[in-house]
Amino acid sequence: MIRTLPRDFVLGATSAAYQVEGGLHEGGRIPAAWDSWLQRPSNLFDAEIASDSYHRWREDIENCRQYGIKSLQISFAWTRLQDEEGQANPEGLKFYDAVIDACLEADIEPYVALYQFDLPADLADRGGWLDPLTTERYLAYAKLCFTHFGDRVHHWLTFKDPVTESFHTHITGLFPPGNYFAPEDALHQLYRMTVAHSRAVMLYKGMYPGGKIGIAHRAEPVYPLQDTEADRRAAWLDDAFSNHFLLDLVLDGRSREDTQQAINTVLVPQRNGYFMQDPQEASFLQVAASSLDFLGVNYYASHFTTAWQGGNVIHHNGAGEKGTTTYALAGIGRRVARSEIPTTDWDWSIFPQGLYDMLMRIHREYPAKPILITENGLGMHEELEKGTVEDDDRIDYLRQHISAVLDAIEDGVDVRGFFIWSLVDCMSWTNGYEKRYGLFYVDRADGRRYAKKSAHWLRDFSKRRIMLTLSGLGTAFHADPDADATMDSEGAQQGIQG
Ligand code: BGP
Repeated sequence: MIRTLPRDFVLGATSAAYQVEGGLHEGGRIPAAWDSWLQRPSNLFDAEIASDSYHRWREDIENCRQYGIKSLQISFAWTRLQDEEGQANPEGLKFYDAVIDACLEADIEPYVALYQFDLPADLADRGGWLDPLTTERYLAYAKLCFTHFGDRVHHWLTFKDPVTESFHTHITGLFPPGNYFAPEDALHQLYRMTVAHSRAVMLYKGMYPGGKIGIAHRAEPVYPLQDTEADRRAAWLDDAFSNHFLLDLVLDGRSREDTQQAINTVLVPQRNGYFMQDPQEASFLQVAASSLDFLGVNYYASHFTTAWQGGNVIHHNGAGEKGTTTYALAGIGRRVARSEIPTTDWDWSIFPQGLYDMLMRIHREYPAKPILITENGLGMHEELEKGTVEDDDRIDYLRQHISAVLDAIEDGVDVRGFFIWSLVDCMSWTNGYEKRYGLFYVDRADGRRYAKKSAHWLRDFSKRRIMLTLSGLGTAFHADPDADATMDSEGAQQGIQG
């Protein structure tokens, strides 16, 4: 089937400051919580050099120009732009000035995320997003960025993927400071981040009414594994935590009753139950929801949840050893792989249908907003051979996911663009450097970049704007009453790993 990209549909690539820059001790940068977290003796990688983009950013922009990438989404490192007293760092401003100006000179539209997980260490030490000072400093930082770069950057993201950050900070223990199984703290952090988001949106719209601002959510569907009441309930709870809580607040400006009920079901038996929403914050959320310009959707995988009576059991597959993941939360459910759905070596399902379903669901359930796919891509073990990587699997993956987006557009969803994660191979927060996502291979020994086959495919695609795809991605997925989990409950009893 031949598919054509709609006119003005944005096709771009993305990365995040901490995952690519390196240069942690340069340019007057202050420490981030991740710096010392990655130096734990049990950890096998760090971000000291990463993809060396702090030094090689010119090359990256030149690659974008040469390979037809006309929109580049990056994040700014808060730690480069503001010190512990909240003062602007001129060296940091100069660095990002040069990056933004070079994008514009190369006719590349910059999309900038203010924040993607790299919290300043001093704020993290005080309790991170649970401490009100973090929000105040974040707003001062947002104001600095809007004031300084707002004449040249016209698309902003307040946050990338706050659900992942909150859950890994307080539930799985995978992000600093590594707290475990405190869903109430995870939701509290998420709530604080959505309030900070709402205030940043209001601030920006007050300064640049014509500019565009959004937030990116990792919007991945949660399906009941089997079509039984117990599995539907588990999926309902999982989905409330993973999707509804955030989507309600940022798109509707309030938490819906059904979501509250699901959250309370989990939290009340645990500790203090769901915190109350402050009336002033509620009004910020409402105003921001109505003036939000777009929703960013990050999509990698879908989840299949089954009822679970046991305790919390998490085994993170950080090494890419297929079939070793366990994710079961007491009082919520257990996520399992479906044997007929392919997975990556890191156990992420490859299921483009989930992206279509999620887009349709957002379209049906929430007030209409333009959507940008802010991240999608395939992480693989890869080796350089004869100066390139034949990453046909990535090309297939991208084709199928773009095709799912085009199906959703045909069915009425207002999707305006698609950003490939990632521009260059980079540090994966909990997996290190073996999980490669880039359109450009980065040789870790010397930092050199090599275009993969997918970069050539993208150049051709962005020029012609048509592609050949498989059809049939537009049918809704239904839980299969006979579905078999790949991992049995014994598998889910494996030890906990931090
Ligand atoms: C998103 C993050 C990105 C990126 C991506 C891939 O949630 O926003 O920063 O890391 O996930 O995830 P991973 O690196 O764990 O494979």
